[in-house]
Amino acid sequence: MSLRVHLPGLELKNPVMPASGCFSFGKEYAQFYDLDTLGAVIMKAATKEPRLGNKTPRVAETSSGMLNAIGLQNPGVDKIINGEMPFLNGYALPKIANIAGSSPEEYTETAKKMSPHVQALELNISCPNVKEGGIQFGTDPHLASNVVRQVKKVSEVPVYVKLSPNVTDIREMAVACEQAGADGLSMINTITGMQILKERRRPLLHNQTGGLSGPAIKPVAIRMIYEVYPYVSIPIIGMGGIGSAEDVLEFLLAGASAVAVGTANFHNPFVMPEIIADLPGVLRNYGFSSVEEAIGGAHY
Ligand code: ORO
Repeated sequence: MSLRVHLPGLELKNPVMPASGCFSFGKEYAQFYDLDTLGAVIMKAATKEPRLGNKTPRVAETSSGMLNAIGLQNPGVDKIINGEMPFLNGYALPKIANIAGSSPEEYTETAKKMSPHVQALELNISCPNVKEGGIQFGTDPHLASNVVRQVKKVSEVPVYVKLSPNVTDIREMAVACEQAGADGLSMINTITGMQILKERRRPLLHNQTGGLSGPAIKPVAIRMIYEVYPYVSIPIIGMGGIGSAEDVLEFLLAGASAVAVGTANFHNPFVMPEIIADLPGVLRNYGFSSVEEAIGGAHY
């Protein structure tokens, strides 16, 4: 049973990786298992300058999901390269850097610094939790095309664009990114949501709104990947509520070539090695002899 997947810049021994922001830079999870078990790692978003993120409370549990409004907290691209990456470089697995910014220049400067140290970039144009940057690029096809084009000019490695589900027609965004030169897509980022604290009659999160993730958004992610798949010829890394090998197969059938696991890591730190161990059996049960055979299988 082959779990291998070949994507631009990425030779994956299996299709499972942590979603950006849910794995920090790997140190915490390395206490639980060998990170080289994973197909790849996607790091927490990097920005040009350090960011402290939003005020607390910035995480809340919901039915079948989680709301977050972290606000792109990170130590800045230089500290990530010099302080965080040496640890990850002790592992052979491919590294993907998620990069964010408030302007095309901020994206390009971060991309220029980061790209020599990783196998691919994931361009975050979909963070729902910062006022400037992020989602404004991810909800307007012209702004998205411009930032993708600029980053492609400076990046030494393939660029995957992380799309926002907070749009009317995600196909339009996907096609705009492909035409601007994107090498792949990551979908989906979180869906904007809110929780009200009844005692205080106020939104629970200090930021008021947050990004909803976890099993609650899985059908939305599947629907969007299924919609985009016939419209693009670049690969899709799928994410949104994955918690089992059965979920992974559903994403592959919808059109994802690889997957990222996010929220599930918080309640079960072993979830990714467990999924990787279960995947061959699940593929076999549904009549597949490799991961690649299952990709897009729901479309034929
Ligand atoms: N939260 C998300 O849900 N998605 C992002 O891309 C970034 C954040 C955050 O840092 O708040």
